[in-house]
Amino acid sequence: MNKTLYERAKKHMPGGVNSPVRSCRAVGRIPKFIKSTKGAYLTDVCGNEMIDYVCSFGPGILGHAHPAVIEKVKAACDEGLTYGAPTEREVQMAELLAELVPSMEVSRLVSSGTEAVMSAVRVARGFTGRDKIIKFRGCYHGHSDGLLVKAGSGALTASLPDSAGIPADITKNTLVAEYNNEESVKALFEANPGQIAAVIVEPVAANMGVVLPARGFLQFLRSMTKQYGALLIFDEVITGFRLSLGGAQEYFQVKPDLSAFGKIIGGGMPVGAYGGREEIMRLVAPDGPVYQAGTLSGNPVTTAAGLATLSILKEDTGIYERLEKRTAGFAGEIRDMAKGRVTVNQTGSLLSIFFTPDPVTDYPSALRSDTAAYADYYGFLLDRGIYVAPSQFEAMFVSDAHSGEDFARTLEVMREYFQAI
Ligand code: HOZ
Repeated sequence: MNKTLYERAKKHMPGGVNSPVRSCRAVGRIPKFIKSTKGAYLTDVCGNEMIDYVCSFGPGILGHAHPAVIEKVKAACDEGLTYGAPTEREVQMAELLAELVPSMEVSRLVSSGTEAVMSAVRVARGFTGRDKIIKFRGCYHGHSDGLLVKAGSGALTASLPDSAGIPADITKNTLVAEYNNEESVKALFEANPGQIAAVIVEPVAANMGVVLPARGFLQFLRSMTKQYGALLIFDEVITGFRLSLGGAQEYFQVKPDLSAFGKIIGGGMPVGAYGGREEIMRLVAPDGPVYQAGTLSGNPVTTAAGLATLSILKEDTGIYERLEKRTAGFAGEIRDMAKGRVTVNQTGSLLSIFFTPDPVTDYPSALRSDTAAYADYYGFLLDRGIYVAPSQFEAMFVSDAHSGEDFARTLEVMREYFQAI
């Protein structure tokens, strides 16, 4: 059944999928077609149940199909799917974002993380009157033209960190620095005086595998951008509401000018949001001259799912501590059993197992991971009902639905793997 679906899918869809990473090409497999999900589990079309550490690449912090979220979504569906007119839930979402993430004084909802980041960059350019931006090698900020430069995630997996089809005229304004390397940032500012609109960064890089910011690196970006009159944009599409209720900016105590969110704030529905300091965000149409729009922006079903999810995260005051503790314990067990053969990076409920004994602190060191070994490990786990990201360069996500038994079973399979190699 799975194979037949895949053959059908390939006929009319590139790679048989709607997003490249899930094609599983990087690990030499074919995708598992999923029939249903619940809590920490996925069930494929053949009826195989798997413990899921992909969590839809991030949104599933509560686990799949959380009853309270599903209930709100069903109720919202009964009221209609899209109106093209404002709703109370959009106001509640903007208020909640401003309350939980104080830098998000004014925000705009869109339909994907790609849109959110792309729009934040446009606002930064509109505000500063400058064209150039600095991004970091291996960071992924969605698939808009100007940001698919030395990009992580699927672009890296497919060995296409610079996509075809993007005019050089556009990417000439995207300058690339090295993550965790202050000198590379300084050099770009010094070489382009008065021209840098913004520095955009994933505060925890999670699209070249999980790579933590070096101590002081985010603070350094904050002070450099201030010094040169540029804006600091945090791409919190993955870290937002994942590391803490206030995102990475709360976790690391660094306040950006603009931020982009996605994934968790949609509670499993397509979403994005960008926002920041009021004086900057007032430039967005219709208040100001920076244009951005969307038919499905602020969709009533999405906001129902998002509000339900954020409310649970807000009310459950122990959730982030619990997730961090469990994930740190899990990461520690993996380190112990692998006996120096892998490097495990972890923060909050995000982790990555790199198949290299050396520390992974940036893009070059992430690339030192043995991707063939990762593919082998992926297949071993999958065949035993453990579903991890089909790429070395995607994060592993832990949800609140993962139980002690789930971790124990996963560790048992991993132990078997590390004993066998
Ligand atoms: N860029 C996404 C992960 N970082 C891809 C998600 C998907 O393929 O579903």
